[in-house]
Parts: sequence; C-alpha cells; structure tokens
Amino acid sequence: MQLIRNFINGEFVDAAEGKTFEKRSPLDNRIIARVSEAGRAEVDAAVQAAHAALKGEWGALSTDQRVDLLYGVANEITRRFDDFVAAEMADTGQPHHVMTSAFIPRGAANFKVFADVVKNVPSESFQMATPDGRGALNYAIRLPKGVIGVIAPWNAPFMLMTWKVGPALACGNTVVVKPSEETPLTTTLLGEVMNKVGIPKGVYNVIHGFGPDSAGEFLTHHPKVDAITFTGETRTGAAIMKAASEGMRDVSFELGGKNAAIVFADADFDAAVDGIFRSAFLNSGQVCLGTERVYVERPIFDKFVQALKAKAEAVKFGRPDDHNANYGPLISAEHKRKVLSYYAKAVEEGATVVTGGGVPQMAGELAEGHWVQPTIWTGLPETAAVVREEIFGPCCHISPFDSDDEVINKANANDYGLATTIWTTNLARAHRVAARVEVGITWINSWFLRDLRTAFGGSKQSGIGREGGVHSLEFYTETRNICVKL
Ligand code: NAD
Ligand code: 6OH
Repeated sequence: MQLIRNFINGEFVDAAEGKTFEKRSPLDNRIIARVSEAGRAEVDAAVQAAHAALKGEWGALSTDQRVDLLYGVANEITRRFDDFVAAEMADTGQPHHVMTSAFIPRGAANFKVFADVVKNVPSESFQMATPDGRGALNYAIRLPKGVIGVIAPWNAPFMLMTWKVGPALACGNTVVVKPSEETPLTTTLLGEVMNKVGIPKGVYNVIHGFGPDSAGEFLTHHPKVDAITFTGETRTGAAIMKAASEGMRDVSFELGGKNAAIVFADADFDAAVDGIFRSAFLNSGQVCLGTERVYVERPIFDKFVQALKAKAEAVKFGRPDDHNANYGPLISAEHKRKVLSYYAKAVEEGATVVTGGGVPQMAGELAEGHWVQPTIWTGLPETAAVVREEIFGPCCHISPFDSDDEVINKANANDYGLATTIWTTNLARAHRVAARVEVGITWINSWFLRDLRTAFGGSKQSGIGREGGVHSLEFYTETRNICVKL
C-alpha cells in the first residue's frame, strides 16, 4: 500500500507518532493509499523550516533568480504531466479530459503567470513639495509577507493549491500547505518537482491531516504563520478567521457559492444550453463557480428545460481512463450522503424532478463508488433550501422570469456572491445587468474563461479579498513606503 508522506524541509517524512489515515478511491471506495497525519510536531517543524528558508538562501535570491526557478517548476510540471494527471484522477475520480484540458495545465500556468507578474510589476513613486523648495521623493518597495499557510479544498486540488502557492513563492514568501484530507496526492508530488528544480529546502512544505484538532487547526493557530490563504467552505473560513485573529494575521478567502445563471430569450440558445450544462455538471458539479440556480426568460423556459434535460441524461458514467465515459463520481461517501440528502429535500419541498434525483446503476466494484445522477428541478419557490443553500453537487433548479428587475432581485437574494453567468445577444442589457448582480465574477455568454491577470474572488459570504495578477501581490506582499528628502 502506497504511503503518502509529509514534505518538510525538502524531505518526505512520516509523522513521529506513525499516525496515518486512509485515502479511498471515489470510484469504488477502495483504499488506495495511507497518508501520514502530521501532528503538532510536524506542523511546527514545517513552519520552522519555512521560517528558516526566508532568512536563508531563498530570501537572498533576486526577483530574476526566483522567477527562473518558478519557470523551472512550471516546466517540470509539464514534463511530469502524465504523473500529475494520474495522481489527480486517482484522488478525484474525474475524467481524463478534464485533467488534461483544464486542471493540470492550470497548475503549470499558476507558476508561470505569477513569475511574469512579479517580473513586470511597476513600483509606485510620488514626488512631493517641501517648504524649503527642495522636495522629497516617496517610493514603495514590496517585501514578502513571510510564511504563508495555504489550506486547500478537494474539488480541483492541484489547480486551487497552486493558484495560491504560485503567487506566494513568486513574491518571495515560503509556504506550508495543508491539502484536503480527501486529495493528498498531487500536492505531495509537487514536493518532488520542487527538489528536482532546486527550490531551496523549506520553501515549499506539505503537511497532511484534517481540519479541527488536526493539521489544519495546528497550522492556522501557529504563531509563526504570517498570513493564511484558504479555499473552502464559508463555515470553515469563519473558524480560520478566528485563528488568524490571534496575532492579527491577514487572510484571503475563496469560499462557497450558490451561483445564478440568467438566460434571456434572445440568447444563442445552443451556446446557453452548452454553457449551463458545463457550469452545472462539470467535475460532477463540484466547482465553486458552478451554477445551481438557473433563471430562464419565460418564452424559452420549457424548451430550455427540455434541452438541458437531454444533455444531463446523455452523460456516461465511468472510470477516468474509460474513453467511452465522460462523467465521474463525487469525492467521498460523506459528500454523496450530503448531496443525496438535498435530492430528498427537494422532493419534500415539492420540486418537480425533471431528471435524476438518485444514483445511477453501476456494475461490479463501481457499485461501491460515490456516483450520483445529474439532477434538474423546477417548480420550487426562492425560499426552498435547495434554491438557497450551496449543495456542491451535479444539480440545479430552473425557474422562469419575466423582467430584468425580477431576475436581478432573485439572483441577489442570496447570502453568497461568487459568480454569475448572463446569456443574451443584447450586449447593452448584459452590461447593465452585470453591473447590478452582487458577485465578484461575471461571465457574459461564457463560463470559467480565466485570464489569470484578472481579479478573482467573491462578494458577500463568498470570500474576502481578490487574487489574480497584481491583486495577488496585495495579499502576498507587504508594501513599505520610503520617503527621501531631496
Ligand atoms: P472545507 O472547508 O471542508 O475544507 C477545506 C480545507 O479546510 C480542507 O483542507 C480541510 O481539511 C480544511 N479545514 C477544515 N476545517 C478546518 C479548520 N477548522 N481549520 C483549518 N483547516 C480546516 O471545504 P471542501 O469541502 O474541501 O471544499 C468544498 C468547498 O470549497 C465548497 O464550499 C466550495 O464552494 C468551496 N470552494 C470555493 C472556491 C472558490 O474559489 N471560492 C473554490 C473551490 C472550492
Ligand atoms: C472552484 O472550484 C474553482 C475555482 C477556480 C479558481 O480559483 C481559479 O483560479 O480558476
């Protein structure tokens, strides 16, 4: 049985107490690895190593030298592309094409793009007048914040973890990463890449474990962690924020969503159906930016529901490497229970189940996996739990609307505010509506089209702060102003 170790100060290490937990395959619930669970001692060793690296070789590098090393990381991820694809497929059970077209290339891009950003960022300067007429010059320098605690989720593990680690290292910080207990593999594999390309010891550290009373909590409470960046559930974010208040540490949070899609009757119909199919069901609906609420203008409502139903019913469940399959399971038995409890609740609340609502028949050992059907509901009021709460599964509720004001009010009547999509050929209306929807990210006639230089993050309970391009520098560096009397 494969043992997944912690990666501390450039070495793969077991926990001193020898504690391990199991990693099961989402496909068939088989145990595929054991994972060494970091205790307080390992978390402390990782943070101390990260701290020492800041004061050592890493801290002494020029920006150009750091940038070259990060290009090396990106290239080495690309060279070991197949290993990362295999590891991420084993962890998540998601299809091969999702890994190769999106999630793993983004891992490499997350290092390359932020290396480019730090290389090209201008610095601020202001000249000022002084009473003696000679003036003064202010200029700003950016310094790394220090040791960054990175807490990552399981839904797109490699992409979301490197989205934090890339900019953190580009800015000269060091990191201690706690991947989700559900997805330990690619984060650990990245340790091999770091050693291969010569990233100094202690710059990138990985500790495995759970949240409360485990590695996550030990890391977020560690006094030598200077800032915490987290992607995951809003409730977990609240617990981490409390921990960060000890010592006044900064946080950056990408949290949950209950994203609305707005489809106007004049939309390119097929493009809208395709886009919403992807946004509701990609990665088995386990995408924070995914659509769980669809609002369709009344004249095309029935036609739209039928078209989305047909696509949802055409998915082919199967293993990631089965070329006849295109659809994977949920991450865990626990998550399957949660999603199915919402499927039951929708029925209790009086939904019309357009399609799905249960589990597919799987043959052989796959019958033990965490499969659920893509599910579409109609007919619920906005107050229903499945219309208000984040489910994070392959499901959406579709309701009709009659006016811009009505649909904007409905889209905004939610505690979350992560992303929205608007589908119309009337671009003037699209811009007007986009400005009024209370979210951090709006796509018009598309979904998940990502330029990594743009601001990314959520409004309301979907997050704190923005990352992406120069916005990441605001979190991963500290700006100091120097005033020179001339
Ligand atoms: P989660 O909050 O359960 O766990 C995320 C991470 O936090 C895991 O590594 C977990 O071990 C750790 N953790 C849990 N409790 C902790 C604690 N008390 N202290 C420290 N660490 C702790 O989230 P998840 O189930 O892994 O991911 C799904 C959630 O993530 C969904 O809500 C989804 O919307 C959200 N998400 C958001 C974005 C975004 O960009 N906004 C992206 C992906 C996922
Ligand atoms: C959530 O599941 C997806 C988040 C995406 C990003 O953080 C990104 O950078 O594209």
